[in-house]
Amino acid sequence: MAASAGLVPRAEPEEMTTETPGQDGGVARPPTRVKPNLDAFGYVGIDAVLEQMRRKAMKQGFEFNIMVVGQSGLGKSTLVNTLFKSPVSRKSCTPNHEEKIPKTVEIKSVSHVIEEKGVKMKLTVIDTPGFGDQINNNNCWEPVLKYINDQYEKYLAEEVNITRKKVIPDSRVHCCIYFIPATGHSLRLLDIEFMKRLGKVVNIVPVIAKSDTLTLEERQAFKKKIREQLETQGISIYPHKEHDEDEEDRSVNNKIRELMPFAVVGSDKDYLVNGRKTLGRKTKWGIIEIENVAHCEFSQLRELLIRSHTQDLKEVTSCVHYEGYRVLRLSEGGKDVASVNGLAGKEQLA
Ligand SMILES: Nc1nc2c(ncn2[C@@H]2O[C@H](COP(=O)(O)OP(=O)(O)OP(=O)(O)O)[C@@H](O)[C@H]2O)c(=O)[nH]1
Ligand SMILES: [Mg+2]
Repeated sequence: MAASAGLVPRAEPEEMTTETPGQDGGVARPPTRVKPNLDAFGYVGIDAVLEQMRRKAMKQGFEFNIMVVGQSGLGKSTLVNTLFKSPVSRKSCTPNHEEKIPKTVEIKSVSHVIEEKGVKMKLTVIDTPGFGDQINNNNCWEPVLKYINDQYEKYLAEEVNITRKKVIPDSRVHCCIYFIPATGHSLRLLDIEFMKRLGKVVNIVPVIAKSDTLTLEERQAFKKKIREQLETQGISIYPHKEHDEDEEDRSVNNKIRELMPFAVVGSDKDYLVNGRKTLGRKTKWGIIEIENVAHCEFSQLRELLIRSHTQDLKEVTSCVHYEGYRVLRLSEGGKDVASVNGLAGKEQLA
């Protein structure tokens, strides 16, 4: 345990002095108070606990798991690469290679340890196969929900173990990025049903995929329409209004909620723009710069995930979603909760 020696000035108890009766038989005077050191009393030093927590957290490191979900071909695997290639991972960009990202056929996770100013973060992105290829898309959310619930089950099994580990490995999905196709119209029934179920078990951050296919006006109108639909359909997306802790939280999160869903563009290729290597998509009309806020909202998405809301996403996962699973699982005894949590109501979807 890290000791905080020297950090906490200790408050000395008030000293009392008594004068012993003199040899001359004089009368003992009442004890006089020594003036206490007010500085020491005013400052106990409990703020040092922050330093202790910081040091502990730095030693332990952070685990953060993001999942990408959405219809096939919307650029999920590309965005995973974008995230790892952008400065978040400090992974050196390899020269442009022409090989194409293959279609994802199974749930696969990619991890990368990022270290910055002595803080280590193990960032894992879980890539999922796209759905919606089938004529019948009934219950296409099942494999995704099963994966999420399986991670809760794993964590719970470790937690209730008699000889449990000091730090339980955390493979729980802290954030699920849901890809909405840039149709410019409205959410499809499939997206609504999928997000309704996901929202009950995980933090969802919706994004408009391939938003380079929309004009700026179309983008704004589409975003507004989606926000309205999410509200009327009662779909709970992150950051949740009911979990804003104070006025400051509310004002920060309101700004994020007004921006949602982020209109993103993905790419794993670099181009030279004004002499600077930049992640971008080259089109006949110019280069779309992925990290330029005037071009798309990838940077805002990355900021939310990796910079401003990482700890909150982890806390909501643990205190709300995992807690919900844990209560259900422990109150249901031996029942197979992992395959039912969030799966109530099977709809007919074409
Ligand atoms: N215009 C445009 N094309 C994109 C974007 N992101 C990816 N693509 C292209 O879309 C195609 C499919 O991308 P993937 O990343 O494989 O899509 P996916 O969602 O992983 O697909 P599945 O693995 O089948 O689920 C590729 O040709 C990408 O180059 C984007 O932001 N804009
Ligand atoms: Mg893929």
